[in-house]
Amino acid sequence: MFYPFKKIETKWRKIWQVKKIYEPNLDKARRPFYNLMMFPYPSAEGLHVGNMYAFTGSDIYGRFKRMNGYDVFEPIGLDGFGIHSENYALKTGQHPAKLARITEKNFYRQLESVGNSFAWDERLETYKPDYYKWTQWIFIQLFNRGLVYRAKAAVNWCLSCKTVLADEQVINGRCERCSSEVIKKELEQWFFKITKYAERLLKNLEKIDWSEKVKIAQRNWIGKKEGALIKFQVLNSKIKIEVFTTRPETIFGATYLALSPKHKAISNLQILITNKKEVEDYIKQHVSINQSLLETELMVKTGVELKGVKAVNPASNEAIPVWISDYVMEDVGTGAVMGVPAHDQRDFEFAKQFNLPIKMVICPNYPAPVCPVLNQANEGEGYLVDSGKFTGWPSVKAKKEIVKFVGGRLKVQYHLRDWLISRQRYWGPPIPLVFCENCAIKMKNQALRINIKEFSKGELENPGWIAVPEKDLPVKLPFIKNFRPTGKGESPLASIKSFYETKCPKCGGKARRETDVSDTFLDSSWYYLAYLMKFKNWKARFRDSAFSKLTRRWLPVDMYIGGAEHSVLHLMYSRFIAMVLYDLDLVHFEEPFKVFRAHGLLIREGAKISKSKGNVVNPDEYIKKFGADVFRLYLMFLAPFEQGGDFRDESIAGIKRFLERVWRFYQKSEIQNLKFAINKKSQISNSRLKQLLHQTIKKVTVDLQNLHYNTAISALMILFNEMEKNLAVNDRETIEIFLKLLAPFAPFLTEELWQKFKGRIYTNFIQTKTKCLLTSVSSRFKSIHLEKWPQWEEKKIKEGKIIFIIQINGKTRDVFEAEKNLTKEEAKRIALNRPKIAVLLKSTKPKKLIFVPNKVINFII
Ligand code: ANZ
Ligand code: ZN
Repeated sequence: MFYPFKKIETKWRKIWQVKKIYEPNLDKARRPFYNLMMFPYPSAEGLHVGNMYAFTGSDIYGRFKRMNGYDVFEPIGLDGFGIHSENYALKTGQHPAKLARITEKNFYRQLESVGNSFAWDERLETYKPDYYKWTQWIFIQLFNRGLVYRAKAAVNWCLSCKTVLADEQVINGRCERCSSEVIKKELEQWFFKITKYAERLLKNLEKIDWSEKVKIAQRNWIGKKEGALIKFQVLNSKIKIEVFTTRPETIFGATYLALSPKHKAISNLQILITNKKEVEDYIKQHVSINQSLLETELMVKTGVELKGVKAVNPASNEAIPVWISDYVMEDVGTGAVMGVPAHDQRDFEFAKQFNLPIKMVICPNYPAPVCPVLNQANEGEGYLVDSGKFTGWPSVKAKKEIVKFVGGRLKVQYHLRDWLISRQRYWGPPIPLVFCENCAIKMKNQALRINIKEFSKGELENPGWIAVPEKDLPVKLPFIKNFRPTGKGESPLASIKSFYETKCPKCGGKARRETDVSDTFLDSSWYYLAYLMKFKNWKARFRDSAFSKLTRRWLPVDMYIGGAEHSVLHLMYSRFIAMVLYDLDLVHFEEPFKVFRAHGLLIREGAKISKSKGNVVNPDEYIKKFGADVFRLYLMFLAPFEQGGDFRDESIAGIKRFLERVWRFYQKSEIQNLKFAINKKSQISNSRLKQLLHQTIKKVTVDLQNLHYNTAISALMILFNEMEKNLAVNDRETIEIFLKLLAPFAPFLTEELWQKFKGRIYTNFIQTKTKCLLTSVSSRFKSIHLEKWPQWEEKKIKEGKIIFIIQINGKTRDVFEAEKNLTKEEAKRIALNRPKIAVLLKSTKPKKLIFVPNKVINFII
C-alpha cells in the first residue's frame, strides 16, 4: 500500500499557508536570506519538468537555510510580458491578456503543487500595470541620465517574430525565442548604452561568487581586446584604410588587406577598381546574409580582389593587394583587417585559398637556425624576424613600439554592443516617450535659444523626444483586438490613433507617443527588487526610505539559482541595470546577485528536454501519480544538481519504494510506541548506528551546502537501511534527526510524520478527497520546517573508527581505516581489494587466515 500522499499534501499546503510559515517578516527579519530562483515566463502547456527541476533544487537550498536559522525569503512570480507569451497567444489565437489570466492560474497551481516554500504574498506579474509602471520608470531614469539613444543601424530582425532583437538574443544566427533565421535590417531603434559599463561589468566579475561557466561566458561576450588601430595608405589616392589588430607586432608579415563587403571605403575606391562587375556581384551576394550564420555554417572562405587597388604596408613600405571577404565582420573593429597569413589561422586559410604570399615574421627562437615551414598559422609568441629594425626583438616587447613606429594608436576594443531595447510588438510595456515636432524644431534651432535646464540629458541628446512625466506613469498598454506584429518595422500600436495621439508634456503641443514596446529582458532585469516593493503594496518607491530600508536588509540576493542559458542575457542585463541604479543612488549595491549557481539540464532520450525536441514531460502527471515528495526526491537523485540528469521513468520506482518504507517504518514506531525489538540479524551495534547518524548529518549538511543533492539522498538511504535493521528501543534521537534531514527534500511526508511522531496534533480540520477545511490551528503548532537543523559531533564520528592492520605471513603490509566491530568476512573482502595486497598475493590462495577483531587480519601463504 502506498501512503496517502494526496491527503497529506492538500492538508499541509493549507496549514502552511494559514500559518504563513514561509513568509518572513520583511521589515524585521534578524537573519535575512534572499533565496531567488528565475521566475518563469508562462507559455504553452505550463511548467515542464525542467522548470520543476530548477525550482525544486533552489527550494531545497532555501529550506536548508531556513532550518539553519535564517529568515528565508523565497519569492516567485511570472515573467509574463514579452515575445514568448505573445507567440503562444498568436499560435493559439487567443488574446495575450486573456491568456495571461489562464496561464497565471495554471502556473501558480503547478508551482504550489510541487511543495516549494514560496512567499506567496509577494508574488508578482510583469504585465500588471503596477509592475510595468516601474519598468517604465527605470527606462526614464536611464533616459534622463543620457544612457538611451535612438540610432539607425543594421539590426537583427527575426523573420518570424517580425521584430528586432538584441545581439544577445541571436544564437548562432537564429532567434533566441523561436529559432527562426535572423537577418540584418537597417532600422532606427532605441539603444541602452551598456557598452559604457563594459569595463565595470568585466572587472566586477572578480568580486562575485558565480558558477565559473557563467563568468566565462560573460567575459567572452564582453570580449575585451587590447590592440591597436593602424592606417594603411591606398596608393594613388587620398584614402586611408584603418584596421584593428591585436597583434601589431606582426605587421611586417601583413601581405594583404581585407575589407568587409559592406566597408564604407569601397564606394570611394570605385575610380581605382578595374573589376567593378565582379566586385559588385560579390557584394550583392554577401550583404544580406547574416554573418554569424555564415560563420557557423560556411567553412570555405570566399573573397574577391579589388583589382587596381593597392595599399602600403606602413612598416615595410611594400604595396599589398586589397581584398573584400565575408570573413571580415562588418561590426568588429573597423571592418577591415591586415592579413597576416603566417600568424593568424583565418588569414592563413584565406591566403592558401587565393594564393597570397605567406611571410613569417615570428620565430620560436632567435637567432633562428631554421624557421619551421608552416602548414598552419603559428599564433604563438617568439622573436621577430624579417621585421626591419625590430628583428630579434621578443614579440611581446615589440607590440607598443611597433604601433608607435607606424603611427598607429593603442585601442581597447569590446565585443559587447549596446542593448537594443525597442520591439515592434504588442505585448510589452510601451516605451514611455513622446515625440514632439515643435520641441524638436526648437531644440535644433540654435537661434531660438531653448532653456537647457528644462530638458533632461536624454531629451537634449535625442531632440524632440520627451520623457513621460512620472505622475503620468504607467503609460498603459491599450487592449487591442488585432495585436499581430505587422512586419512593417513598427508595432501594432502604431495604428491605434487613440494611443499615439497625445500632448507634449513640455510645450503642450501635439505630440506622438512612441509605439514600440521595450524588451522583455528589461522587465526581468529588476524583478528581484520588485518582490520587496510588492510587500509595500506598490506604494513604495525607489527613493522612499522605507523601501531603501528593505533593500538594505535583503539585498543583494544571497543565493540565485537558474539556467546558464541566461548567461549573457538576463544575468548580464540585470547587472547593468543594478549598476545604473547604484550610480543614481537608488540602491546600495552594484552587483545584485552575490552568489549564482547554474543548475544542469534535464536530458531525455539523449536530448535536452524542450518543446522543440518533442520530449517534454508534464510534471502534473507524476505529481498526481506519485506525489510531490517522490517527484522531488526523484529529480534530485538523478545526478549532481549542477550537472543535470537523465530523466528515465523506470528509476522513479526505487524512490517510491524508499518513501513507502519510511512511511511504514514510522507508522510502526507510532503504533508500537517505539518498542522495537532489536533485530537479531543486526550486524552493527547501536553505537555504530550513532556513528553512522553523525556521519550522515555531516554528509547531508555539507552536500546541501554544495548542492550535491543526489549524494545527500543516498546517504539518507544508507542511514535508513540501518535504522530499519537496527533501531534500538526508544532511539528517538535518530528517528527525529532522520526526518529533519529528509525534510528539505520531502516536505509533506516529513511534516506529517513529524507531527504524528511528536504527538503534537495541533490542527483540526475536515478533509474530503480533494479539499481540506481547516477549523483551527493552535498557536502552539510548529512545523518541522522551522525546526533546528541537526548538528553533528565530530567526536561521535571518530569514536568507532579503528586502524586495521593487514599482514602477510605475519609481516605488516598495509593498513586501512575501518569501523569498529568489522566482521571477519568484511575485513577479508576489504583487505583483498587493497591494490598493494592484491599485487602481493597475486594468484596465490592463502592457506590460512588469522583474524583478531578490531586489530589485525593475517594471511598465511
Ligand atoms: C593582424 C593579426 C595578426 C591578427 C595575427 C591576429 C593575429 P582575436 O584574434 O579573435 O582576438 N580582426 C580585426 N577586425 C576584424 C573583423 N572586422 N573581422 C574579422 N576579423 C577581424 O581578434 C582580433 C583579430 O581579429 C585582429 O588581430 C584581426 O586580426 C582580426 F598574427 O590583426 B589580427
Ligand atoms: Zn513639445
